[in-house]
Amino acid sequence: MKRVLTVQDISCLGKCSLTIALPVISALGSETVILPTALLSNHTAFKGFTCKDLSDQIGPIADQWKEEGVTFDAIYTGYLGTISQIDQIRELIRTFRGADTLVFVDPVMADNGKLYTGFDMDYVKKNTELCADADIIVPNITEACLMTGMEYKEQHDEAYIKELLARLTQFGAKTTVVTGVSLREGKTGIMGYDSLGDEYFVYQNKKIDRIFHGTGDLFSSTCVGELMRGKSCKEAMQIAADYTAHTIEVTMQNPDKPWYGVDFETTLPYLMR
Ligand code: PXL
Repeated sequence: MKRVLTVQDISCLGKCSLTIALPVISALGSETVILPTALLSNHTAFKGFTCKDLSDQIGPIADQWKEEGVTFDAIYTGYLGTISQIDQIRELIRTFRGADTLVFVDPVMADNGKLYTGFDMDYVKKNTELCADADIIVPNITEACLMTGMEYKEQHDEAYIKELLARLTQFGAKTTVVTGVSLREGKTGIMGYDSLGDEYFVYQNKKIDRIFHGTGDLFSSTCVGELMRGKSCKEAMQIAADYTAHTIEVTMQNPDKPWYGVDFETTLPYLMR
């Protein structure tokens, strides 16, 4: 069985980060090892939240795993929390990366043209450094713009996304994927660039005009799970985009849907099939 280490916060309430990654990657058949970077009462889109930084746990936990001789087939990072933590996580990647370990970085810090509460441009700079360690990075357009200094455009064309991809590729990841890319009216999806094969790929499906929290985490977790099942990057992204779109659609049909997340619990059986 493949073993995935995922490094992100735990938001106790809110269906995001580890509370999505753990069930989704496990359901896709990989052992999922978690390293919580912070403990929040709920995600930061709520009016208030508590947050306990867990940075001081990263070193001792990593030391203990070293003693055990544990190895990982993938290391997947998402929302982290503090700038100093990012150096610790880069060190963790250096320690546990084997020749075949996939490093998947989702530089979670912003969406819809705005940084999430608590983050600033210093955090953006540090998150950009983390991207250099990755095999695959999956920023959304807002994150990609913040990292590259390009203007955020809700309406965009292929040339704009290609320019974003070109700039992001310079940070050092082998494959760069921008999410939330809408190349035609009523469509949304991803566009990526594989620097090893010098190949672009695009996948678009139906756009639902409503913002849901946690959908980026659902997309990334599904990608990682599918990559561990042996899917190619393109296939994994396609499955993840379809699954995320399907989950949004199903959530929209639920009259009692929570405002803060999607009903992935309803759609997990579909993903497993
Ligand atoms: O889904 C991204 C995410 C993860 N973790 C926390 C967040 C957010 C987005 O707002 O606040 C704590």
